[in-house]
This record gives sequence, C-alpha cells and structure tokens, in this order.
Amino acid sequence: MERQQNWWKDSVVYQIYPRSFCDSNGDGIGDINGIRSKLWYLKELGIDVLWISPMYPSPNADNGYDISDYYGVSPDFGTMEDLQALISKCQDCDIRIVFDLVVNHTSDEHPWFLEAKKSRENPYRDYYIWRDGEGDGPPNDLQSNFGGSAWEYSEETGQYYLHFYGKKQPDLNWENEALRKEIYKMMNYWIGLGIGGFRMDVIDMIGKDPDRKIKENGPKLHAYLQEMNRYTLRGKDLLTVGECWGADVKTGRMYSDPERHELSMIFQFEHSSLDKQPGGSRWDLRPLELTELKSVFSKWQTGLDGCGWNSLFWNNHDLPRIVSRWGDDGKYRIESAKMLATLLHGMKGTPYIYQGEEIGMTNVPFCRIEDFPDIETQGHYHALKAEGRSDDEILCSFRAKARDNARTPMQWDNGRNAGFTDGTPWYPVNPNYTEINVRQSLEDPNSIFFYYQALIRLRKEHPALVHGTYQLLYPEDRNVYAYTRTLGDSQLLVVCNFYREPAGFLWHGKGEVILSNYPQDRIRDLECVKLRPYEAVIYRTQIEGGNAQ
Ligand code: TEU
Ligand code: CA
Repeated sequence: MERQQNWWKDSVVYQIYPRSFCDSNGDGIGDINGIRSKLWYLKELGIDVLWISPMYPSPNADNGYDISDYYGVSPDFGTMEDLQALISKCQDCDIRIVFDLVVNHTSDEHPWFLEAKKSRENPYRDYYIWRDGEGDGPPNDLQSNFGGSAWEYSEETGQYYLHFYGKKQPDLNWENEALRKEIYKMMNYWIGLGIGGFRMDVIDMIGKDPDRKIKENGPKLHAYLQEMNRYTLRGKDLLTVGECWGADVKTGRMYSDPERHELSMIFQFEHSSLDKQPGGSRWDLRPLELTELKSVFSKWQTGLDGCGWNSLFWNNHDLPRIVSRWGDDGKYRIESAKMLATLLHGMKGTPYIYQGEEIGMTNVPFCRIEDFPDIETQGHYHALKAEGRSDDEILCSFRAKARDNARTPMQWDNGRNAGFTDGTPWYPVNPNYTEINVRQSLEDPNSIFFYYQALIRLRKEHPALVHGTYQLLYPEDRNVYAYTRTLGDSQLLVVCNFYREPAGFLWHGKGEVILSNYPQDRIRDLECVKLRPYEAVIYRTQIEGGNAQ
C-alpha cells in the first residue's frame, strides 16, 4: 500500500527489546520468530512501526549494542531467513520495522577492530581513535559513560583507544571518510531489504573531538548527518530518530528541520533528568516537580512547532518503568499508567511505547547488587563505591533508576515464566507477572492495554492530535497538567491530575469527553471540575467556549 509522505508523523512506534520479548525455541532468549508470533498482538494494539533493539551478531558485552557484524543476525535471535520472514510479514500487515543503527562504536571483536589493533600501519587503524599515553597514564581524563577512563591501553601497539562506553566498545573515527562510506553502504543494504528506518544510537557523539574533550555535539556532527542523508536516506521518506542525550531545543531543530535533510526526529532526554539533584548524577534522587516537567515539555512542543518534529516517550530499554517512576505502581497502578499515557500521547510528536508499558509493567523488586547485571549498572556501582556510598544507598538508587528495570521478560500470561519461554529465562521474570500480564489485559475491557489502543486510535481519528498547535494551560499549577491542541476550528483539551490527591480544574464552557481513565458523563460543564486520583480526560471543546457537540 502506498503511504502518504511523512507517514511517521501520524504513526505510533512500539519498541521491542528482542532478548526479553518472546522466546520461540526454549533457549531462554527472546528471538525473531517470537516477535513474528506476536504480531497479532501488536496489530491489536494498533501500532504502525516496530523499533527493534540490535539483533546483529554481538559478544553481548552490552546486550547487542556492541556489534561484531553489521550485516548479519545474531544466532541468539535466529537467521537471516527468519528476519526476512519477519520483514515480509510486517509488510503484509502494514507495520514498518525500524532498525537500531549503532555506529558510534563497534564491538572490539568486529573485524575492523581486530585489524586495527594489529599495527599502527594497518589500513583499518584509522577507523578507530588511537592516542599515545600521557606519562604513565591515559592521554587525558575523559570518562566512559559506563564509569572509569574512556581510554584503554592496547599492548600490541603501545597506544590507547577511545571508548565512551565499555572497553569492548571502541569508538569509531568518523573523521575517516572510508569508514563513513562503509556505514552508508551498510545502511543502504538494510534499506534495500525493506526496513522502514533507523533509530540511531548516541548519534550526537559521532562528531566527537577527544583532544578537546568534546563528546556530544562536536563541530562536524551536522555535516556528517547531512552527508549520511545524501548517501542513504534522501528521497526515501524513512523514519529516522537520533538518540541525543546532549540536545537542546536549538539543536533539536537542526536535526529535525526538514529543510536541513538530517533526521525525522530525535529522542531528547531533558525531562528524564528532572528527578535528579541539580549537579548530581541520575543516582542522586529527587522527587519530580510537575511545574518543571511542564516547562520542559512545553519548551520542546513550542520550540519545534512548524520547524521540526518531536518524539514522545516515557520509557525505553535504558530507563526505569514510568509507572514506578512518576506514577504509582501500587494502589493506583492502572489509573496512573493511563494518566501518564494520556499526558504523553496527547502532545505533538510521534509517540513511542516500550514493550510492557501498555500493560503497566513495573520496576523489579531486586534486593542485591548482583541482581543488576547490566554493564552500566555494574560500572556505576564501582564508581559510586569509590565515592564512599553505602550499598544501601546505591541499591535504593538502582531500584529507582537502573536500566535493568526495563529488561525483565515481557509478561504474556500467568503461567510458568510469564509465558515468555519454556526454558530458563536469560533474566528473571518480575514476580508480579501473576497479576500483570497480557492475557489478563486482553480479558479486561478496562485494562491499560485497551486504553493505549484507544489513544492510538484517537490519533488516527483526530488530525488535531497529530498536527494541532499545543498550548499549555496553568503553567504554575503544581498538580494538574492541562493543555489544548488546536487545528482550525477543532480543539482538544487534555487534563491530567498528576498525583493521588484530588485536584481541581477550571475552563470556560463545556467539553465532550473523548477518553478518560474514569467513568464520565459524555458532556461536562468545565467551570469547576474535581479530579480524582490520577484522573485524566481528553475533551473536545469549542474554541469560543459554548456548547460542544
Ligand atoms: O544509550 C546511550 C547512553 O548514553 C546510555 O549510557 C544512557 O545514558 C544510559 O543507558 C541511561 O541509563 C545507548 C543505548 O540505548 C544503550 O542501551 C547502550 O548501552 C549505549 O547507547 C551504548 O551503545
Ligand atoms: Ca530463543
């Protein structure tokens, strides 16, 4: 079927972390055939696009974000034939597949690196970043995002190589033109196989300048993206989303302004750092202030309006579960999960749902440091210990924020291993699967699942949700997040009580309830609305007030 231009603007994306989604062959690891067996479920939810985290061959130092062959499929996940079968089945049911593109670094077991480390003269040497040490130590004090020095000494040639992630993830040298051309060739290979776009891992780091200690937003970053676009994406209308931890609104516009031919949109993380202590790391916890969340979201909503495009997300495989983080994963789990979904999906941009979010999956109740095996969590554990923190304090932060929380297996039913595998799962299932699972959600018409389904459907039915202008109401209100979306004479009003305490809201005129997480009268007078715990409502309103019909 021919899709309209910029199809990704009215699409909803679902992210799959393949290792934890569905295991088809009992080895305890989710796989491609497992994904294929669940397409009916994703279709039922109504999503248009799948972003699948890396499935390439990998030694798995960082669960596939350390790639040793850009052209293959990891045997953990299946074969190239399995992948082609998935792509073609997705095409049949009108779902696009977005691949993870990890080109800031490779695995140290990638043939390029195996060559590069052999000698200073090796033709692949310059694909990576090598420097002499300073005295007895590394070239400078650049730190890895996983803790410790970003430089690793390599015996063979007596130089250090740069790795902004694990030492098994050497950084690629984008200054090298041959390397860039290799990357573009590889992208075209996957585009040729029929994928619908790329999610670009830490793409804001490819312009790095380690001698000047520049990690993100390096001087040549946007030139590289424009070059990439010319060689690969131009004229193809694919979905491209760059992961950009270092983006502000100005650079957000540069990436996503269609005139500049870079990307469709980016993931920016400004909202995601609002619950840490100023100046501290994400492990220094602090409660979220709703007014700050409003101001960050609103800045991006208005900042990109008409000249760029936002992505909208609460969760991914690196972030704790949103219902545990900013909702209530106890008594009001269902209400708060629906409220958070309403707040996000009502805004302008392309929404992303992370697997399990649509059934309200929660953080894991781990109680020992060893229960958090992720490379980043373990790296930071050592760094935090070195700062003198206690295990108790560290555990408290990990339970709140560690990315391990997002990686437990998908909870399909209340049977053994939550229906994820017949074997032993690679990673433990959250014990709450007996209550929180897909089967239960599909049997309950009031489930979080059906609420997400309704939100996705609304986006198709109301162009104002996709294209309407966003306007924040009551920026100072500390409890209620409310905004309008307006397109021509059609207007939607989104009202969310962000907390468990009841709250109030005022509006002139009446509203017709389009969706809510509580039972409502269809038409409501909005002069003085009382909101129940975590209550969320989307109304259709009339711009001049008066009766909505
Ligand atoms: O993450 C980027 C990144 O910077 C992470 O270190 C992030 O700050 C952290 O995980 C938040 O908890 C991307 C991938 O999404 C992540 O899974 C990879 O480990 C990383 O790049 C390296 O490829
Ligand atoms: Ca498997």
